[in-house]
Amino acid sequence: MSQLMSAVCTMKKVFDQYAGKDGDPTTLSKKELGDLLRAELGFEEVSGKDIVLFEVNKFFAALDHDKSGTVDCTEYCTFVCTLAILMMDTKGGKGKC
Ligand SMILES: [Ca+2]
Repeated sequence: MSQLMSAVCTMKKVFDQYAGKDGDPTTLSKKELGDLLRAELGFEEVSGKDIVLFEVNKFFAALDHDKSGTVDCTEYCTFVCTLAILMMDTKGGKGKC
């Protein structure tokens, strides 16, 4: 499998891993999103402290574009691709990769 297809599969696997914990396996609840942000994006390490509920609420509100009360796969993919774009825009495209 190519690197890009592997990355796409990983992106989907991560969504499925967290979305399946708390009810509907096709969406992320606020708790599931908080767990994902902590475990997969290392928010504790970036901020030097555990991400607080207020910060999770801000992320959740920003990602839930249709205000459905959950983050669906499209909203999640938009978020992850935005992160990739931000990484390309910083440090001459080197980012953390
Ligand atoms: Ca939504």
